[in-house]
Amino acid sequence: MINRILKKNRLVGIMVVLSLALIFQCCSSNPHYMSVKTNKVPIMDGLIDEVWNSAKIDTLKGEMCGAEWDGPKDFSVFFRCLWDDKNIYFFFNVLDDKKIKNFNPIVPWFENDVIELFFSPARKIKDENISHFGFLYGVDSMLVVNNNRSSKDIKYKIIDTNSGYNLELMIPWKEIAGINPHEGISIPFNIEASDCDKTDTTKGIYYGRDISISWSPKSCRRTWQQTINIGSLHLVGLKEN
Ligand SMILES: [Ca+2]
Ligand SMILES: [Ca+2]
Ligand SMILES: [Ca+2]
Repeated sequence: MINRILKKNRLVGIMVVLSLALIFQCCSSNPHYMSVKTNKVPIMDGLIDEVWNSAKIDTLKGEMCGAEWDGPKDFSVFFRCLWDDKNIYFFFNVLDDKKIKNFNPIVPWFENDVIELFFSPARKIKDENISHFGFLYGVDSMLVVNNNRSSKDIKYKIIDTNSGYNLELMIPWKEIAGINPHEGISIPFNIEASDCDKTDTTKGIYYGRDISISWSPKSCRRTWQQTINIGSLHLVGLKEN
């Protein structure tokens, strides 16, 4: 009898440990970003405004797809994020040794030097409610939103730096489906950036991206249709000075 009770308790103990391990594995692998509210709109010029000092700098390091990475100077992506009642704002600083000014028209837009943002009302294995935005280097006149639809209300600017480029952008909340922004909300969110370093597009050969890096682990090149593993964007209040 005592043996049976001990066995049962041991089994329960193992199950509790396994459950805790699964929960820890699930939630600890998903990154979080605390986005501070701003009472001043940054100027969309690709340069750091003073207001950006209140936003934490984070980097993309979740998962890398592709084998052609030559180190941090080849491709690294740092970002900050702020929000207010009307818009969400991002500032990206990208290290890229070869910027493709005339992006390759024979490959899909996401195979070029590009930053992609993904927002969703809820994480799903097959998600049809993703708001997907793509910002291509060297393509100031074109913006890819939700794969084909562009919006003049989304403002952004890309400028060259010595080591790569900066991208500063604002997206009105009304462009992001199913999100009601307010302090305390947590939005399923991911970023993915791709690096193309090949310039010869004259021979009709398929030159595309060398690598992509996602912010969330287990999500590289998958978030366009699957959000189950993506991270969280927390909207927090104005920072006290
Ligand atoms: Ca600025
Ligand atoms: Ca590069
Ligand atoms: Ca590049």
